Amino acid sequence: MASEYLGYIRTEKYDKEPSRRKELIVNCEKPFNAETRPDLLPRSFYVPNDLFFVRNHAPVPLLKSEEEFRLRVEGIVAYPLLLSLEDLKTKFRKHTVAAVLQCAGNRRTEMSRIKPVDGVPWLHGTAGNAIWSGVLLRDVLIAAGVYTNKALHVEFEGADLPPEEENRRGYLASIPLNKALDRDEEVILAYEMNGEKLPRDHGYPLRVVVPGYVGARSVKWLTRIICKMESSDGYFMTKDYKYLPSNMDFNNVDWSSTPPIMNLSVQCAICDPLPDTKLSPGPYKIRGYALTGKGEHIVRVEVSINNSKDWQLATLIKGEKVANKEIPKRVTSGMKDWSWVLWELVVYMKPPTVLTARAIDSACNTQPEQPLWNLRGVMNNSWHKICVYPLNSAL
Ligand SMILES: Nc1nc2c(c(=O)[nH]1)N[C@H]1C(S)=C(S)[C@@H](COP(=O)(O)O)O[C@H]1N2
Ligand SMILES: [Mo]
Repeated sequence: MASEYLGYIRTEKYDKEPSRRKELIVNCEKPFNAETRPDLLPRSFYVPNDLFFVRNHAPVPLLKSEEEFRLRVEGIVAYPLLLSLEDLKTKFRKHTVAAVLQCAGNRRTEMSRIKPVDGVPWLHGTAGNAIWSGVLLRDVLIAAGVYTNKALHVEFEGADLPPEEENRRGYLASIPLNKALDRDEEVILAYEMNGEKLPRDHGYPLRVVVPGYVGARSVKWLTRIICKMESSDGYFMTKDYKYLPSNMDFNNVDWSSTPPIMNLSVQCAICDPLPDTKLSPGPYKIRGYALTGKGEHIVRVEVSINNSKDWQLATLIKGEKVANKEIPKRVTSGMKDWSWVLWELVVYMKPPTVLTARAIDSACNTQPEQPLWNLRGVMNNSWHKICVYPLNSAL
């Protein structure tokens, strides 16, 4: 059944999905969940839009027409707003930020080797760096006259209706008002991704991008912003995207025991070669990405080619040149960094062997050697280990 909602057509039948590249690794068709082939990630500092991972929880809502789009800003504000796309583009200053998005479930498959976990079996391809342009959420909240003495959270509502939300309005998430109002946090309402209109899979025509937070808070197909006293009670804030204690499974799960995941932690992945690749002995360039949260930046990536015995420093590629060319003058202090880094290291490899990579950020945050198992398999940021085998091996 299809229904209309705030200028969108919602269908339960997945008959209005956008076209997609065959190169994506599809983990689920309905809803569409696909990751970038990890070896494609380090090929460019910004992931091309049509290769960027897609994490949907429902059919992609179809906007009837750009003219009919309205964003509502309400709740504990003096002047509730109803904004068209034109309003957003002409009445507010355009802001651009380079930021990485990562699903909290990135690298879940590795965690399930310890004990089965519940969730989409992602490899390490649900992270991507992009240039996002739109307006600062801060500017919109100020225009709405948010009561900073009363409101503490900003809730976002998407036009899609995941079955988990039952009879609620749409996909819901919230962030603290402080994060939203701090210009250095650069939370934006984005209408462009890498200089193009947002693709439908990534939230056309408008999405939130919350730099430094897990992807689940960057709500797509944004229809409503609500300033509130409490954080959102949406499903993906209260019953998912939580790092549960390792003794909890479905028999004794207590969702209220654990806060919703917000900040990203240090992450690092080997993208090229892919796990279990067969190689002849010789010189190879190992490549990958590393990222972190809180606006810190990656200062070091260490790589081992002999099963974590000896470590070498990889070369970091920060992509600043590209960014400077495309990103207009900053309106922030520029002290924080929301992009990933790419890294590479040339080594002489003699398979079979185990390659390991780990990163350290500017606040000296590191990664654990082993994943800490949790029921939903989220926030796996353990040292990334992959095996490579000789060309003639039977595997
Ligand atoms: N409206 C809406 N927003 C959403 C989601 C969703 O299903 N619906 N998924 C979230 C999750 S879990 C992630 S990881 C990111 C993924 O963004 P992408 O599909 O553009 O890569 O979107 C977030 N925003
Ligand atoms: Mo996610």
